[in-house]
Amino acid sequence: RSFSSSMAQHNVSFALNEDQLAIQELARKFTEDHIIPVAAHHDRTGEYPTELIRKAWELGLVNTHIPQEYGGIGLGGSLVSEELAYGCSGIQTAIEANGLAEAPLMVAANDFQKKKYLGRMTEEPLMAAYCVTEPGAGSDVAGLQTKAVKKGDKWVINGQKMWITNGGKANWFFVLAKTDANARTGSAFTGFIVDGNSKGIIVGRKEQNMGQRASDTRGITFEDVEVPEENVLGAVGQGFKIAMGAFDITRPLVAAGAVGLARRAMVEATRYAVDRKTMGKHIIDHQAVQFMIADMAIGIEAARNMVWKSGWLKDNGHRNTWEASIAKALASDVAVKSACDAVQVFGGAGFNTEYPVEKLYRDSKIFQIYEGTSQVQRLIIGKGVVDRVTK
Ligand code: CS8
Ligand code: FAD
Repeated sequence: RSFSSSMAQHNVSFALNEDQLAIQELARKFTEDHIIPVAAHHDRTGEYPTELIRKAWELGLVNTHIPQEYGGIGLGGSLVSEELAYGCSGIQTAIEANGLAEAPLMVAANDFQKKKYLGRMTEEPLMAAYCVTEPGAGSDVAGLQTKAVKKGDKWVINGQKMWITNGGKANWFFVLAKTDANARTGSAFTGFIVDGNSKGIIVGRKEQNMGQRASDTRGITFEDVEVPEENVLGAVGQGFKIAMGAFDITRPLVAAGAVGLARRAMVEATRYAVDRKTMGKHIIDHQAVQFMIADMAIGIEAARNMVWKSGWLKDNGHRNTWEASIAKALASDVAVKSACDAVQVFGGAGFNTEYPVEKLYRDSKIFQIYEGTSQVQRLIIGKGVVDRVTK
């Protein structure tokens, strides 16, 4: 068999088109002008960045993955996430959590639900939240206890959710609840869209977290909350798969946020290292220091490529669960290591709140926990390897 000459080269394209370059540039400039100047304030105070999110929304940097037919731009998710997280991953998480709440609708909503709930996100700067985790079940989604029971033409939801991003700010919630105690996992749960002003929703206090402190994380209790039949997502019993399908969309985006944080750590460490002198030279010229920075670059470039590949697969209609988990696990580890090493490069100053890297270190840790811990990603990756090798 003969191959065309182009096949002999590494002819895979990573070129961004004009629209992608434009939105990346817009997000970069917004981050530079608006996020970086206030990131330390929101970290210190834990104040929710309402005004900043409104500005980002006006520019089209929120809800980026809503398709054009429902008022969004349907463009640039991972590019925007990386840029926003470069400025502050707490603020990026608050913005991206909208995308997570919207993802089950992208997977399974009908046209009416999309128009009603995605449409309103593009008409006003509203927030939404994704309620899966509970006090007793995080990694083990199949173990969650919240129940929904059909009464007449309504569903009644009872249960407690925990660690819900945007919990105190949400106009509506995606809620996963058990609807059949006897069914297998894949058909035991149903996904609901629940209006934020429904009677019986009790919003807990804002949790005081180690990092990403601008983001609003709360417990949410559902006490006899009535939901109309028209707010069932997909079909009754399909909720687990819808919730998992949502992660196929959002894990690459969370990974993109981790890449943004790691890139910031690399930039801050490099700027410091070319300025700081010890033993007669700039510390960048001590190879031990330069190698820490080189490792950051290796991790960032590799992780970004996995973000783009896993996102590309999804955009082109391929199943990407395995690649999304690789992207999420790799980028999270790169973010934590890069932020940790950035503190090291700064020496004593790295441990101090006057310098930016201690915040990066605190912020980075959650990437190994939320949207599936690094261990859960490895469960998915390991199972995928076995399937690929043995089937
Ligand atoms: O329980 C799964 C899991 O993923 N756990 C981790 C949970 C998690 O990631 N939580 C994150 C909560 S959200 C959050 O943290 C937000 S952070 C703030 C916002 C940040 C934004 C910047 C598991 C451990 C991977 C698997 O659980 P199991 O119980 O072992 O289920 P399985 O047997 O694998 O699957 C059961 C059925 O579901 C089907 N399935 C599984 N995955 C998928 C996907 N798409 C479609 N269907 C799926 N991805 C599977 O095929 C099974 O179906 P069968 O018909 O039974 O064969
Ligand atoms: P557990 O599941 O109890 O895990 C504890 C430890 O055991 C972890 O290290 C885990 O990796 C390990 N472990 C568990 N099972 C296994 C296994 N089978 N094999 C190997 N190791 C295992 N959830 C939402 O639904 N919506 C949100 O918006 C949201 N936002 C969040 C924001 C923040 C700031 C935080 C902290 C959490 C958020 N979460 C959200 C919840 C998050 O997804 C869970 O905390 C996470 O999935 C882990 O669940 P867990 O805390 O119950 O830990």
